[in-house]
Amino acid sequence: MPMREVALSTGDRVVLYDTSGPRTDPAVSVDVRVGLPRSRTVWIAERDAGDAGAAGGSAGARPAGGGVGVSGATTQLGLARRGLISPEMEFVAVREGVPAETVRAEIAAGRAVLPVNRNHPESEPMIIGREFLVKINANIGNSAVASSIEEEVDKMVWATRWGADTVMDLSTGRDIHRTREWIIRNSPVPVGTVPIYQALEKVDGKAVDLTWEVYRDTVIEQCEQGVDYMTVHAGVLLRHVPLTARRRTGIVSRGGAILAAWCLAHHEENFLYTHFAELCEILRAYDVTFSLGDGLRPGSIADANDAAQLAELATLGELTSLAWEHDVQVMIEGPGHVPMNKIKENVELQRELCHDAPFYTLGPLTTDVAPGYDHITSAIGAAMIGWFGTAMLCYVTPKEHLGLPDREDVKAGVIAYKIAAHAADLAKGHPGAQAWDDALSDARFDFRWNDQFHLSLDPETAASYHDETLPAAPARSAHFCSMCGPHFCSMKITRDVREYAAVRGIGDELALAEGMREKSAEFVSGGNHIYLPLADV
Ligand code: IRN
Ligand code: FE2
Repeated sequence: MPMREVALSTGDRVVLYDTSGPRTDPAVSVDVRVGLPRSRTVWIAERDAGDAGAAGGSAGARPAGGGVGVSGATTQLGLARRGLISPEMEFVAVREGVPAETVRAEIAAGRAVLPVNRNHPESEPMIIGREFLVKINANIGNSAVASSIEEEVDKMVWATRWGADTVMDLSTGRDIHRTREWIIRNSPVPVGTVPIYQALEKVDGKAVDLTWEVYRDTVIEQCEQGVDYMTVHAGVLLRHVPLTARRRTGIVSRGGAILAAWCLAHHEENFLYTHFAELCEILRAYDVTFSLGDGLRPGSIADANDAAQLAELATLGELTSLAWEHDVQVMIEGPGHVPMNKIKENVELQRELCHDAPFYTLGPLTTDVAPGYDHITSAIGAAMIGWFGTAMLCYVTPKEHLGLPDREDVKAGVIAYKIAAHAADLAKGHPGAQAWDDALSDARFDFRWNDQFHLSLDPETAASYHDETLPAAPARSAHFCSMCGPHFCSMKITRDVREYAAVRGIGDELALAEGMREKSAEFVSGGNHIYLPLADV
């Protein structure tokens, strides 16, 4: 089970959810050119053997509460609907600390997805749904003008090291196929793509030359490689395009703009919409999950929740039902740029129009005025929308709107989104979420600095900030830090007050008043110095 165990100086151990895969296990060494161990191969083979056999198939999956085994149920949705608990469902149940039956029931109802392409046996199963921990996605991928395959694989490893639950390969430049192959073979988390990007490369970047056939072949190629979920902008309909005409920022989705251009040039309905049932059959064969794209998402605060956005959302709801008829798992992509007062409405409408399929949003950015800091403008919106029930948050890096993110931008984006997701987990009262905060708070209150660093989202930064002003080793056990100095540490004073009260047998209130008087006298007699020379501490 992929868990990160933090050994504390007290002898206690805190177990944290971990997305980094076998690479961070000291006992495992991984050659990038070979890829990760294919740990799910056995489960997949067992299921295939069961499906090929007669009734009672789907071996490896156990019936839940007396359910019957049915063969031919290739997708997790199909299995769940037939009352079967797959090994993947058992895995995520342990990972999330919930009963396996909850996992099965949520998948069966379409309220959660478990994206696992049968051709990506290197991945560690995870679940996306409002009843579970809020997940985050990191976008990586080269463009025509920057970065190499090695750099992109390194970004994937780096993003999962910091906590990305899925990665999307949005490569558009040369070597798209090879880049993706390397990323998938090395990825412990589900990998998503937007197939229209590669299809566009195949027709030399001319949107009008796109055809259903080119697109279909691209989807099959990517399914074969092991892509776990795909963004499909099938809700950008011909009749929706005029709704964007008077927008402040028009169509900002890459995929949305490509399909709108195609629809207008041919004056025909979007081929993704007209061929959607065929697409369902392809995705079903590999158990690839739909991420129905928000090609008409608002790209500015002014355009939030407008007619174009909501018309597309209604179409995505219609397509959700169609995909479910084919036993294909679905999540719904959402915005974008939304002011805080319009965020809740997004979740409510999405739930209603898309029948409770999991929501997966890009931020949203809560203001347009901070290029260079859009990981922050969007983490604010992401925390709120996660709290309201969004299941996965697509990260935004500081380079959003400005350029291709590098390694440091990827880390900044992932950390910002881990904060948003965990804050949402706490607010939603996810069982177990607060144990992590409690452990860190205890370490902080007890001045166990190393424990505090080890428990933090970014231990390296926390430790280096601390050491910047108090670099000597004893400072790591000192009962203060350089923010307040030894005499003004609120936590130290609280502890002193508690001891004082205990010794004198008086209540906390009284002790506080008396203790504060003593502190004040101590401060005055010490010469009113707030900052002491390092030698004194
Ligand atoms: C997520 C929610 N809404 C959009 N996204 C992500 O944006 C999506 O998953 C993919 O990574 C990217 C697609 O961008 P375009 O093609 O819609 O701009
Ligand atoms: Fe934007």
